[in-house]
This record gives sequence, C-alpha cells and structure tokens, in this order.
Amino acid sequence: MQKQKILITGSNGQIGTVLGNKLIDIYGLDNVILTDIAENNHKNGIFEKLDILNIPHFKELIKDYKITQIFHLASLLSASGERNPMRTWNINFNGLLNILDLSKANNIEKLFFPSSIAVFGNTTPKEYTEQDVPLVPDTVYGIGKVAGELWCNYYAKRYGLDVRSLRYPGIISYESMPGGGTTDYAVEIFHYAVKNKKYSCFLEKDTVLPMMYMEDAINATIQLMQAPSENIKLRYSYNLGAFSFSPEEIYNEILKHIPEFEIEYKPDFRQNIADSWVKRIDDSRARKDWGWKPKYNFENMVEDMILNLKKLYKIASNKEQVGLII
Ligand code: AKB
Repeated sequence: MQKQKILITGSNGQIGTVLGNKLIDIYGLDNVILTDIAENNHKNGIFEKLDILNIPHFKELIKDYKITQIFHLASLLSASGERNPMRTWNINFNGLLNILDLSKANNIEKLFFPSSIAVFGNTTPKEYTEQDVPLVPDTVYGIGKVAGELWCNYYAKRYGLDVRSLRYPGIISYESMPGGGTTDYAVEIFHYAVKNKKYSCFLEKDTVLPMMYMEDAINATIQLMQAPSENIKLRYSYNLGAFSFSPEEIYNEILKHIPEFEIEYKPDFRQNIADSWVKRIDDSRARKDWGWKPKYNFENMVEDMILNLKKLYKIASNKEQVGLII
C-alpha cells in the first residue's frame, strides 16, 4: 500500500484541530499537512497557510507533499454564513468544486467532505429523519451542503473519485471551540457553567437538535475513511446521529454536576435556523454499511465535558474538592 500523505483544510477549526491530532497519531507527524487561511494554532505538525480559493497554491501543495488524501473542513458555518451569503457561497461551494477538480486531476485516492444537519429544512420530517428526505434548507450554508453533496456524488459516479461524506450533527468538545454555528450554544453552555455559573442562551429552551461528542465524530470520520470502498454505498453523505437534547434538557443535566448554575433564554436570529432543522436522526444506513456506533450517550458526554473543562480551568475535579468549590 502506498504511504498516505494527508492534507487537511480548515485545520484550525473545531473539528480540524482535533482531527488533525488524531490523524498525526495514526499516520505520523510527517504525513499530515495541516492547512488553514489563518495563522498556525497547532502545537506540532507541518502547517501551511492556504486559501482554498487559491488553486495554483493548492495544486503546488498537493504536488510538493505528494498528497494522497484530503480532508476538506474549511467552511463558514450556518450563522456566520448568513452575514454575507455570496462570500459564504464562494468559500463553501466554489471551494469544494476546486477541491473536487484538483482531486480528480491529481489522482487523490480519497476525499472527505463534511456535510451537516443544515441540509435539512422545513419540508423535512423532524423526528428520526431518514437518509433520503426532502432537502430544502433555509441557510446559504445548508444550500452549499446540499449542492456539495450532489457534486460529490457526481464526481464519484462520473469520474470514480473516492469521495466520502458525513452529515455531522452539532459537535460538542472541550479541546476546541466552534465558531459561527447554530449549535455553538451546546459548547458555550459548558464553559459558562464551569467558569461563570451563568449562561444566556441564544435558543429557546425547548429547541431540540441532534448532537454528538467530538470523540465519536472523529471516530466516525476515521472509520468512514478507512472502510473498504465497496462498503460506502452512498456517495453524497451519510446521516450520522448520537443523541438529541434541548437547552433546557442540557441545563438540567449540567445542574446535577453544578447545582448553582443559572440560565436565561434570549433567542436571536439563530432560533429560526434551529427551528428549520430536524430533531432526531435515523442513521441506520451508516450503521449498516460501515458499522457506525457512537460510544457516548447524553449523560456520559455531559459528565466527561465537565470533568475535562474543570481540568482545563484548573478547577479541582476530585469529588470532595469539587463539593467545596461549587
Ligand atoms: C452549525 O451549527 O452551523 C454547525 C452544523 C450543524 O453544521 N455546527
């Protein structure tokens, strides 16, 4: 088997930060090229500053490093995308088209494209949403993901490009922060609970959305990318689920660990985006085709987040001391 050389776009982002480290663990420091449009924020690894719209530079990196796989994570998310729809379309959609074409022209062996629950819209059934449902999203981010999925499918069918994709739910992590998304509250709430003991939530208390712990999202991505090609039956994107909750449900779960935590609800424009998405995901195709199964449930995700954030904020995490602190 040829030695794998992996390039990640958007490696400074919420998923890229953690996925980059995981890929370095698996493939080695010299075989993972971290790229981002912003300055390097990684402690180790090879980093190259890259604007995904700069095709000649992208091509040069592929050639210089003899890249065999691309994980294309660079994009603007659902909420920040609404501030400048045309710029978002250009980065999210034209950026993907560039990469599909570069992958085809340079014989890239595998390409990963992250899709999202943002592909769903008001015409999609909201409970246990199946794989193949109406996709009429309200956000430019969602429109780009739907179009992106279809173009991935096209490149796979027409040119035999081995492109693989997941529809990520909201991702919760203590290692990295999200930015510009609608599900960001589900990470912010933990930081505020541990540090400030108060949180002002930008969604209504009963807004249920699908979510997942970062470790599971990373494992799903690696598992999908390492699965034999014949197991990948869908070349647009797989539904991926773990658990779902509302702001009130997560608040109540955090209260079990931090009893004096307080919350208020001040919904803003992100409420409309959240309302257009679905509540629960049916990911049986991913389970059947390549063996997907999440490790974390809602309760142990909350416990693990609080434990790790307490460590991060240097708050003692052993039970007696925690009792004193909170
Ligand atoms: C967002 O909220 O925009 C993202 C997503 C669900 O794709 N986290």
